[in-house]
Amino acid sequence: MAMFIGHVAHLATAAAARALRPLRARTRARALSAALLPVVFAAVPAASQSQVAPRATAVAVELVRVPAGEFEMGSKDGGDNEQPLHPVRISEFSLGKTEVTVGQYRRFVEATGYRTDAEKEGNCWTVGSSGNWLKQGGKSWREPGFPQGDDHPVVCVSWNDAKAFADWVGLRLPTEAEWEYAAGNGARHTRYSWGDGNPSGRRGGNVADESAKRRWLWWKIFSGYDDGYQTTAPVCSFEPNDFGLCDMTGNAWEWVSDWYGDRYDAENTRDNPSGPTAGSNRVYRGGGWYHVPRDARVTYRGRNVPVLGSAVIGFRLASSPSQR
Ligand SMILES: [Ca+2]
Repeated sequence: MAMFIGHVAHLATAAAARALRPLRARTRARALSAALLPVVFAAVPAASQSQVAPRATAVAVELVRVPAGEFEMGSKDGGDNEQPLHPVRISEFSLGKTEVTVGQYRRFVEATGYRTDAEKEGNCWTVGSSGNWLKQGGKSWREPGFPQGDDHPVVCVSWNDAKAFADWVGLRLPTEAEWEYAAGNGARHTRYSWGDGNPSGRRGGNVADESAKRRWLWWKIFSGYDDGYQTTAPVCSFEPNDFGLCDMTGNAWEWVSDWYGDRYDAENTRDNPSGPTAGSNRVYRGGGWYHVPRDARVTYRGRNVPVLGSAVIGFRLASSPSQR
């Protein structure tokens, strides 16, 4: 397990952050010479880019090492887009132990002035009082329609917003194949991240459950399971999986880096597939606090346009060995 600490100077705009990527890359290269973690990245704007002394801020991301391995990706009895089952090899990588939290995202916004797609659009998809899903005005990661602590997963963030955060920290989103490998406990390729059976207590996750049904009577749920949360839960409220990763099933859907394709690119790319080279939708995985058994399976493939914000979609970060 490694602790990564991204330390990025205050930037006035997201555009300025993009302009500084080469500098951050050089800093990262120097950091790689250090054999010991934690690694601290420090990016500072050139004098010509800012007349104001940067205000430093920091966000810590705990990364878990996921060893290389091979697994059978997909499902032989899932949806058409989960088939065919096919072998995939994954190189060692690291994945965030938790979904990115509200507190972490706030630091990014405070440091950069970044505005999410939901804030620019003025709305986000969230659950209404009757339990149905609506595009509601004024909702965003700051106010997704229900109370959240700083230790809850940030939601109402689009794929673009997730990518912007990853770039700022100097990490990346996982690929769809990496995500499924990690969520399904590698070669075990379990149905849910907690295992193949029904959830039980903390050996489970935050899904659509009996507590949610008490509020929204018509919801389909994991019948008989009460995880205690009607909407998002603090990250790592449940036991981690074999790799030490929390909430891979449930809490929030997680954007991954791939464009969506109806058929797996991995049919032709056995090693570290990264999906189609272009598309109109991005993929998210893992189910969230709203999701029923079928949709919470590790092989279920959600997708939507990269500007979409939803109160049940967040993300986590990944890194390749060269990024640590
Ligand atoms: Ca729940």
